[in-house]
This record gives sequence, C-alpha cells and structure tokens, in this order.
Amino acid sequence: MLVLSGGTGTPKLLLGLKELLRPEELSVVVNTAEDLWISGNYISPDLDSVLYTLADMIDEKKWWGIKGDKTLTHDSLIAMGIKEKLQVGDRDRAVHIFRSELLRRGVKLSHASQALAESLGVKQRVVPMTDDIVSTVVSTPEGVMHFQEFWVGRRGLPEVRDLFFAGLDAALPCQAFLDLLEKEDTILIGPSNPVTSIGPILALQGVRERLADKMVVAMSPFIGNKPVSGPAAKFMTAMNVPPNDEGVRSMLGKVDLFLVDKKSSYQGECRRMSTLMRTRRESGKVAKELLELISAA
Ligand code: GDP
Ligand code: FO1
Repeated sequence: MLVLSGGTGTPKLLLGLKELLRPEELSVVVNTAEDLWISGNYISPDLDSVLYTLADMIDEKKWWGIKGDKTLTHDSLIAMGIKEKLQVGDRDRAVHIFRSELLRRGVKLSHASQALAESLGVKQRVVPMTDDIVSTVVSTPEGVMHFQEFWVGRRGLPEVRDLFFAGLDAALPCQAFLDLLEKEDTILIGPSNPVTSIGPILALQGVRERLADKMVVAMSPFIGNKPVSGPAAKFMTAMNVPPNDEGVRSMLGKVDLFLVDKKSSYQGECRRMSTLMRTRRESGKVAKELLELISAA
C-alpha cells in the first residue's frame, strides 16, 4: 500500500498501520511544501514526523519533533539574539544536519531521505513527493508569507486571502515516488490537510493520471464537520471550498472508497467508521478497521 501523507493526521494512522503491515507492504510519500531552511539546516517537518513515527521516536503530544528532546541549542541561540522561527529540538536538529550535509554535497532530497531512514532504522520506504523546491505561501492582509511564518510565527491568526504553492508547476514527482506509483495497486490518501498536505502531492505532474487504474482509498481529516487540528478549514474557506467532508471529497478527485467519521453529516457515497486517533490504541483500532474495509471492498 502507498500512503500519501502530511505530518500529523496520517502519521497517527501510520502508528497503527506499521504494527499490522510488514515494512515492505507499507510505503509513504510525503508532502514537502512546508519545508524551509533554518539556522543553516533544511527542515522537512512532514517527512520528519513520518520518519519519527515509523522509528517510534515521535513526540505523540505535539506530533512534531522527537519525544523527550531538549532545546538547549535553540535556547542558547535565542539568548544570543538569534530568533529561530521554529523551536527546534537538539536531536531533531541533528537529523536536520544529517540531511543538510548530504544536500550541500549535491545529494537529492529523496536520496538523503533514504539515507536518513536507514540511519533511524526505518524499514518502510519513506519518499518526499519531489526533489524540487515547492513552498506554500499564504497571502494575508499582513503580507505574503511562508506557511511556517503564518502558522507558527503568527499562530495561524491572520485572515487568509489566498494560498499558492511556489514552484509547484515546474516540480516533478521524484523517481522513487513514480516507482511506487508503478508498483502499488492501493493508494491511501491519509487523513491529512487536503489543501496544504495532500493538495501539493496530487498536483504534481502526472500523479492524478497515474491514479486512474488504482484502488484509491481516502480517509477524511474532518470529524463532526470540523478538522481535529490545524488550518484546513480556514484554507478551504479561502479557496471557496466548503470546510467539511463534501469539500474534502471535492478536492481529492478520484476516490473509490471514501471513509468519514461516524459523526459526519456527509451525504455522498462513503463508509463510516470512528476515525479519531487520540491514543496508540485508537490508532491501532482505526488502522485495523481501515484494512478490513479495504479487503472487503
Ligand atoms: P500537518 O502537515 O501537520 O498539517 O498535518 P496533516 O496534514 O498530516 O494533518 C492535519 C490534519 O490531520 C488536520 O486537518 C486534522 O483534522 C487531521 N487529523 C488530526 N488528527 C486526526 C485524527 O485523529 N483523525 C482524523 N480523521 N484526522 C485527524
Ligand atoms: N510547530 C509549532 O507550532 N511551533 C514550533 O516551534 C514548531 C517547531 C518545529 C520544528 C521542527 C519541525 O519538524 C516541526 C515544527 N513545528 C512547529 C511543526 C511545523 O510547523 C508543522 O509543519 C506544522 O505544524 C504543520 O505541518
């Protein structure tokens, strides 16, 4: 199975799936449109969340960073007057340095990610959507800014007038993504932000066309007509898409099995199940039911 992922909702599901599927049965393609350079290092928040989840290192309270990590370097930099945009953990930073050293030597992001996965003991394939640079840019009355400036720097508060993905038109899916699309018959669109996480992956050249003969399963990130967390509703509204399961479904395109939460008022063709994953136990239950529904489909 090939899973399309952002950095929070889908990793919660991967936490359950990794216990039920053999590593060779589970591959993940990850959004990179929220990536940025900080203090000289390349940070790929969604890739890191997926890697940390599969390596059992993720901080399950925040769903970013490494559990038990400290911020000695970040705190020292702040004390020295360097305002790092994100609070980067010390062990997290070591991962960024590992990746960035490879990038500085001219290694592609997908190859650097493979090396990183191996060094963290991750057996599943974890692949960035592209080796090209794509950046989510949010247009607000306070100016046009990178996603992380909007979401972390300004706590997601400014009104969103528009949103676009700089570099996306020219970006190509990386070779490893294309190989996985060739090999896998089942594609799972995880419960991730349909605008900022799934949107860029599906918009890459040739991706939608390659889904035509696949079994495409999608789990909605909405529960009771609201996202569990994050700016999905605000971004969907800005794009004139209703912020609910109808809106999610309309953004995804071809889907053969659409899974919504029991509390959803979605009227279209779908299967209902509990999709809330607050604990490892819930992640396990949701993953198990999902696999059963896929086998029965
Ligand atoms: P990001 O990269 O951190 O924005 O993370 P994602 O795009 O992967 O995930 C954000 C989305 O996950 C939000 O729209 C949430 O509603 C959704 N989400 C978070 N937790 C859950 C959950 O337990 N169940 C479901 N169905 N969706 C969730
Ligand atoms: N999110 C925050 O809200 N505050 C932070 O200080 C922060 C630091 C951070 C460092 C590394 C990393 O991989 C992710 C980090 N995030 C932080 C999460 C990041 O902003 C995510 O991209 C978004 O939460 C949505 O994907």
